[in-house]
This record gives sequence, structure tokens and C-alpha cells, in this order.
Amino acid sequence: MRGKRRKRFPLRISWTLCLVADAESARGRDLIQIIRQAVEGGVTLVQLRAKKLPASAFLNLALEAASLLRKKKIPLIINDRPDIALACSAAGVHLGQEDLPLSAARRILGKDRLIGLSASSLKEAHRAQKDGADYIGLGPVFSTPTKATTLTPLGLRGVREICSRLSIPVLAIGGIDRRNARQVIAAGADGIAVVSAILGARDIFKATRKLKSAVSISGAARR
Ligand code: TZP
Ligand code: MG
Repeated sequence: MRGKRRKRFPLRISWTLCLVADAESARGRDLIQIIRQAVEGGVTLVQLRAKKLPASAFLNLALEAASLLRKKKIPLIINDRPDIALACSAAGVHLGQEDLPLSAARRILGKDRLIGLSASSLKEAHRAQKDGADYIGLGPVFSTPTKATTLTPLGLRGVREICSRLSIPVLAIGGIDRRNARQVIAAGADGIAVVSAILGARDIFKATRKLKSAVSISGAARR
């Protein structure tokens, strides 16, 4: 059913486990060190998110993350800011429903960078796919204190329904941890994106390794 539409990017994208490296959730710890440990633990993708940093500080952080991740061959996605994504040669940008429209971001970034869009319903997911998004961030799957939202969590049923109707990759997000991660993948998500399941852990490396083994299900077991 889900013949994935694949595009050519400088790096092959593995969607399995995305760390949303949220500067505000680092609680004073060095975000670059956290990213380094999470990469050692097995994240396959990193999204850098810094809602409260001024542009110059966000760019500096992005340049540092990009330099580290380039060496590790892990794609970097920048949250909200196509300009910063371009300036640090990131693999792409992640946009919310109220951010710059996808068409404008595409004009800035061109066709060879990824543009991901947050979606919280089948309608938004379909629209994102139709508008040319390269993947969607689908959520919240479960309730989460990390992002203030009035949206009702989709649950595993919602994930299953939406994933079965899309052809672009789906990164599920919201309240996902090592206890429920496997079920989210079994419901059809191509991967999970997490903030607190990694950033909230005392041992970043160990937490990432456990999550990675939870989501590493063979193709046959997935659907
Ligand atoms: N978008 C939907 S839920 C969410 C975002 C950024 C927060 C995810 O954080 P956590 O801690 O993994 O639930
Ligand atoms: Mg946004």
C-alpha cells in the first residue's frame, strides 16, 4: 500500500529514531555533548529546535551541530528556520502549520533539501503530502508535557489510520518512550521523534540505545 516516494538527498535518510534536540529541554547541559552521545547511542536523524534563542545563537548552535553530524553522516534538520538550515548546510527544515508555508520554504531551500511538516490530523497530513512535503511529523501520538497544545492525542489508532493513507515517510512524535515506541512503529510509523525520552535521561547514551532497540523491528513484524 505504501509505495514510498523517495528523493535524492546528499545523505540517505533513515527515519527510525530522530532526536529532537530542543535547546530549552537541555536544562543547562551542553546540547552538542547530548547530541554526540545520542549519535553514539544510535539516533539516525537530528532535528535542532531552539524556540527562544536569538537567530545568531541558533545559527552558531546549528553550525556546531552540523559540523559534528556531517562527520557522523547523520542528517540535521533545522526547526522553523529555512534560512538557518541553508546557512549551516543542513539536510532540511521542519515546519509547523503556522510557520512559513511549504511553498515559500521550497523556494528558499530548493528541491534537494528535505522539508518536513507537522500534522495532527489526516487532513493536515494529506495536505502536507499534496503540497510536496518530504515527510510529516505526526502527533501528538500520546499526551506530553513537552509541547503546550490543546490537540487531542491521536493514539495508536490514529497513527495506524493516517500512516496507512500516506505515501511519504511519517515520523511519529509526542509522548513516545521506550515502553510504547515499538507499538508506534508497529502502527505504521517509519520512525519516532523524541525530546524527553532522550533529553530527560540521566544517561543519554543508554537511553538512546534502549529506544533504538525498541524501534528496530524487522520489516516483517511491522505490518
Ligand atoms: N510536536 C508534537 S508533540 C511534541 C512536538 C515537538 C513534543 C515531543 O516531546 P516529547 O518529550 O518527546 O513528548
Ligand atoms: Mg515550528
